[in-house]
Amino acid sequence: MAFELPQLPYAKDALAPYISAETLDFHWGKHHAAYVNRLNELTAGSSWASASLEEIVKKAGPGAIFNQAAQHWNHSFYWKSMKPGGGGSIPGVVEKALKEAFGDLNAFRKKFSEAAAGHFGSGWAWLVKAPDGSLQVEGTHDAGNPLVAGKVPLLTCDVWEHAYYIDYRNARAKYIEAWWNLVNWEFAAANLK
Ligand code: MN3
Repeated sequence: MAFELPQLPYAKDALAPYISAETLDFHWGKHHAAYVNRLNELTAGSSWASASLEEIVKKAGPGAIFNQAAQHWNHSFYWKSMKPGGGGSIPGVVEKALKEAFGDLNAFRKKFSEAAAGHFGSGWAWLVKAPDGSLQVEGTHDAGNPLVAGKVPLLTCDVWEHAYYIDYRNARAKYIEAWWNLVNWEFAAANLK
């Protein structure tokens, strides 16, 4: 069964004014779609064609198949990390875990923003649950995915230029500031369980 581009969980104009419909047209409709198409080309007729996406991400190892599979996984996860009217109150279970890990919510937000804004080159900023159960902020380069290191992603922010260049040009920090208004905390809570 071929891998498929998932539908966005909201209308393309629903994240405005923070992320425009034009950005989603390109980011989801062109970039994410291209990763899915290329993954299908690379896996056709191989044993990976019947593997789950998560299995490929965890087991493929560095190379073209990993890159396309992880970019498909990461983008699918990124769309769900946001929602229209997001960024509101944080479910108690997540708030408690964030305070345990980072001291307070502002310290977490600062650490995550710094990881995202300060990331050199293309990649992703993540909130993850480590194998010991603690929450951590980390960056991954290119298609990197925390699942490879046995961590559980709770949220991600795409910091490839294609995520923000139409709306913010080179001002990545402004995109990240806007991204906080979209965070889907219920999604993070569902991933924490
Ligand atoms: Mn992207």
